[in-house]
Amino acid sequence: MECHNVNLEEYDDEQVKLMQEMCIVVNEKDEKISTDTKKNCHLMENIKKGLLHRAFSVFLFDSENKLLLQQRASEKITFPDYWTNTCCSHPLNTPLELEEAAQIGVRRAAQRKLEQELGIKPEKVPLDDFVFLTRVHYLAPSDGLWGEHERKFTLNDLAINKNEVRAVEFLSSEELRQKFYNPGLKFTPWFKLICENFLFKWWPKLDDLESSKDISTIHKL
Ligand code: DMA
Ligand code: MN
Repeated sequence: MECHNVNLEEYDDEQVKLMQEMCIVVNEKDEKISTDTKKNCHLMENIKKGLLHRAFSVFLFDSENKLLLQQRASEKITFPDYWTNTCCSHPLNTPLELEEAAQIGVRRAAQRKLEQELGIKPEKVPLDDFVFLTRVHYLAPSDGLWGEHERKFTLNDLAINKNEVRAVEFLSSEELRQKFYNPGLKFTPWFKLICENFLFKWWPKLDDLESSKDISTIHKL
């Protein structure tokens, strides 16, 4: 994302098409101000001028509280082959995904992308089961971020879309800490930021996330 230019010709056709999706452009308070393509929202020249869009990050855990990580596909235009949390994307500029009450729009987007990237059936991830934890604003390479948690998944629930995801892994917090030390691996900047600031604090309290919820604050990282 940092360095990709306007010319998308050399990228994967399927991923290039997805660059036409319409994202929700927001202000610093996460209020909608307009809409723009995923492509324009991710161009550094626009981000530097302050173009900010709404995005989300999902963290799914299995019954042993291991986090489902994904390695992004080599075809991804942004952060190919990087390791990251279960699923990330953007709610789109549609009536259903714009709905803000109880963060229903972003929950719907999460459900849509969990199926598209990992083959997780929507009935396995009911909208009410997502625990909405907090909001994060970070500048470049991608912006406005919403964090969510879900749990009790196994490899059997997955059908990986190879155009989105190269590999998956379930890791305990200790195993993830070890993985970060591996110099041969790359991690997305938002995943590293969320781990450092939130995830390792949330993890021991997965059975009672109420006290970890912080819906109104927008944390600037
Ligand atoms: C972008 O995720 C979202 C965040 C929180 C950085 P992504 O690049 O995986 O989006 P998509 O799957 O729509 O390409
Ligand atoms: Mn994604």
